[in-house]
Amino acid sequence: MTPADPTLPRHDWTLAEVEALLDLPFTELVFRAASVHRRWFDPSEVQISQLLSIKTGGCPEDCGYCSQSQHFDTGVKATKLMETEAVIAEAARAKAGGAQRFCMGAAWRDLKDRDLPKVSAMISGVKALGLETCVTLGMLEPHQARALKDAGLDYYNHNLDTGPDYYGEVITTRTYQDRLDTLAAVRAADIAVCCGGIVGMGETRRDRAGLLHSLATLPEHPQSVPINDLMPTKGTPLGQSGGADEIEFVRMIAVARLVCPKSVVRLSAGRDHMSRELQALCFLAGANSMFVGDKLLTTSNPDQASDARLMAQLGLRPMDMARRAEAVG
Ligand code: SAM
Ligand code: DTB
Ligand code: SF4
Repeated sequence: MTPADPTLPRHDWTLAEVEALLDLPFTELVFRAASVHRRWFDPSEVQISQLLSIKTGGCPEDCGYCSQSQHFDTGVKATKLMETEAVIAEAARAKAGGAQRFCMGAAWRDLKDRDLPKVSAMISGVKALGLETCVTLGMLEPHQARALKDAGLDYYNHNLDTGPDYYGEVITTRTYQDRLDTLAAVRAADIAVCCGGIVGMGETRRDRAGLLHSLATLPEHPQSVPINDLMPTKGTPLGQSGGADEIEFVRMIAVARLVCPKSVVRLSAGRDHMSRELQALCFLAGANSMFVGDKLLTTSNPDQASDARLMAQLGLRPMDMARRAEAVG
């Protein structure tokens, strides 16, 4: 029997297999990930997204990393949902700065039907600018996912955040299964899924394997997999955490590439405190997306000039979205 092609997507990963990948000698791991990366993507292309917090703070959830939870005193002021015109103006600025996708985030536990018309208008307006659209609004019901799709939504971001065994140490106000249910509603509405997690929350390598295993065994791999390095925020339970070990972070990117070979893997939060060399290692290990703009939702991100320099130094180009759309059908 010929051995199976290791570059093809699989959904039958075992936890032990994912752990074994994370345990590989670093040079072997990065080589394998870079090889798989080339099978499905041009490794000099990076998909560029930009975030906007359309409703900040005052969130009833207790996610232990988050500056926007009302459970913690972080100094982040709660705001109302932004006006549609202001959001579209920000999206136009993002497009002019080179963003290909505009991601709107709200500090909600779940989307309320009363907010659907306004959020839908934002999505349609951003889409009309020629940008890909993404929102992250907390838990969704199937009818809401369908309405967002009708408004022109391309991606919904909803993270599993960590492995199932560590999850309860970080969040108590909603379950892992709640999150899986929202992901199912998004898939059923034929919206692309953006789902990943955070490294550096005090979890073990086995917990990180648990997250990657959960992602890799979903009925469809998320089209986009954001890997965030914790942005420690004063006042949150994880405010004193040192964040992720740098080499461990690269391992996480590399294994995400290996177990979800056709997904775009985003080097997400945390670039502001990463060296250029660490970011270069992440791109070498299979990351092919990042957030631009000097702010994520509430925390900082590298400015446009330093990102332009980074891309030029590494010879990276914005992803050719038209060619990509053709390739994925
Ligand atoms: N409220 C919605 C929700 O949680 O589903 C959407 C916004 S929430 C801020 C989106 C994701 O951002 C979280 O799931 C988490 O993975 C990431 N995130 C939030 N705060 C972070 C931090 N301090 N460091 C790294 N990632 C963070
Ligand atoms: C994701 O995985 N990372 C983004 C996006 N999805 C919504 C958010 C990062 C937030 C970092 C903390 C902040 O700026 O508040
Ligand atoms: Fe709320 Fe999202 Fe922050 Fe959790 S991560 S507290 S759900 S804004």
